[in-house]
Amino acid sequence: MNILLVYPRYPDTFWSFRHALKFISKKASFPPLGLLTVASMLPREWEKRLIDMNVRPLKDEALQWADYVFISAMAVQRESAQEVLDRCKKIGVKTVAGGPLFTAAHEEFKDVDHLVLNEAEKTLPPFVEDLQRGSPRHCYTTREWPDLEETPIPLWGLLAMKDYASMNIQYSRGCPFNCEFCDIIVLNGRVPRTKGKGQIVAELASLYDHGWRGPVFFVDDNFIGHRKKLKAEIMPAIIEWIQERDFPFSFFTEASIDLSDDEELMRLMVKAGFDTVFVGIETPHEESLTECSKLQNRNRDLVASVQKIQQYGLQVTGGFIVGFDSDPPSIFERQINFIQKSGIVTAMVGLLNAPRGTRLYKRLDKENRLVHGITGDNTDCSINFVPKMGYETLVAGYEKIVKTIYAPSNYYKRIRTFFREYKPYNIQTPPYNFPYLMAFLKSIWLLGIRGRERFQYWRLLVSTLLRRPRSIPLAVTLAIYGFHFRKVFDALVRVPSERGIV
Ligand code: B12
Ligand code: SF4
Repeated sequence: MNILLVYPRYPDTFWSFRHALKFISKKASFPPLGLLTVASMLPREWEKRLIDMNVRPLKDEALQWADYVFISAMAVQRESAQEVLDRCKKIGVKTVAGGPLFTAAHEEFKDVDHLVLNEAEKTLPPFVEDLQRGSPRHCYTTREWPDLEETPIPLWGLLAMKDYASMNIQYSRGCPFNCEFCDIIVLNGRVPRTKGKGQIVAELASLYDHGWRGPVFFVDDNFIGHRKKLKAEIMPAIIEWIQERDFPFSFFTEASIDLSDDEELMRLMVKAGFDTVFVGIETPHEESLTECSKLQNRNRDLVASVQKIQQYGLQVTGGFIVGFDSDPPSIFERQINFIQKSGIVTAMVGLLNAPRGTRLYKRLDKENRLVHGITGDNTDCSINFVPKMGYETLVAGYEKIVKTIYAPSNYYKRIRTFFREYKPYNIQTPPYNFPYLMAFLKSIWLLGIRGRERFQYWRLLVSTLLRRPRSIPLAVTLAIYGFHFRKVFDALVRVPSERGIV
């Protein structure tokens, strides 16, 4: 049996890092971990190939080779996923679809031959059995949350690792919190399920043995959802493994703000090689936090919490949302001030959207405020419900935020604010290798000579060189990210009404 695994293209969004990738000559940021995991669950004797369309084009010959095309996608890849489905139909090859896009909205994909939804640990084995018997059904779903100890090591051999900026690994699924807009808890549940320390070490070893050296993203919904096990078993095991190999990887992940209350955990994380954490800050407005039940962010000085994490040696990247019913007209200014003050350099500001299945979706449905399906990209000025403050006001305010915070003067000011707090734990010798030097030279040309940020760029380089020379690679990386963010927002915010609800 020939299986072709296809990961559709995602558009040029904040998270694609497309404009930054060209500096390091990489084609995509992250590999499709879901598909690689699914590949590992298929019978060993089946032939498997992977095409990540973010890395290389999908040719008709590849489709013709396959008996089945397996497609995985997030909502943001909908258009490309539909194109792949149409091509498969034309060529006459059967399709199997799974992953968040199809799990959340399978009734919108009539042309898929087999929908294998939810987590594949539960739904793939019955599909494979039926297929081997010659009578596969159209749709496989489950209400059960699988034990992650059932999850196999992803089939890294299918991937050309050199095309990617980072590799992925997953320790847990699910999050104990209950934010109103969040579909993670719909997809993965509220009881964090975790892998064992043997599994994590085996996964790290597998990445290492396949030749990977560099950043590794722990793609957990909330890495600190199950802290006891993390601190007692997982972190010590990672620390031992990584120290023995002299830090071949650096790690980053996603966690809730209460990480800042746990000094022991922050110490363990930096000791293990974590250097960045994405935190859902959402909003500095207390009533909006209450509205969306983001209780862990309430009643605390959020700037102080962010700074504490930075002081422990973790760069904080953050998610912010505007469009809550409780947002006052001053929210845009307050978001700008908060982001500037916190030194969160990579600040993903999005419009509130209501993914299907969430508590927010149900409430807005009752209030008759839903408009249409979501695009899956919360930074493209689209919104799938009627906002209280009015769409035009909201988008104008949103534009103001992203234009202000990504204007070179403010962006570079944030880098300086961040460096004032940041105390890296185990800063490695800068990677004076060929790709790094090329990225540095490209940044000099594109940002330091041609870019409108050239004054800020040189100011940052000189001040970093004088005050913290070992942070030069980080300073250059942040400068390159700034270039990407500006490109994305310059391109998107000019056409709000075409993509929005009006
Ligand atoms: C890593 C990640 C990213 C990465 C990289 C994506 C990549 N190449 O992997 C980055 C940072 C780029 C990213 C970006 C975004 N992401 Co994202 N991301 C994730 C995250 C945290 C982990 C994905 C992962 O690897 N999981 C581990 C694997 C093992 O799980 P999995 O992919 O779900 O696969 C399992 C099943 O779904 C199933 N399965 C998956 N595919 C298939 C295929 C077949 C054929 C079968 C049978 C089964 C199957 O089997 C697997 C094993 O159980 C998830 C959250 C999550 N917990 O999954 C969000 C998530 C996928 N992202 C999401 C979103 C919304 C986004 C953004 C739009 C965020 C934003 N607000 O801007 C952007 C858009 C991307 C873009 N470029 O424009 C949503 C998707 C919701 C949806 N309904 O589509 C999720 C679920 C998180 C959330 N709720 O917010 N993301
Ligand atoms: S903390 Fe994050 S992952 Fe957890 S429910 Fe809230 S938004 Fe979702």
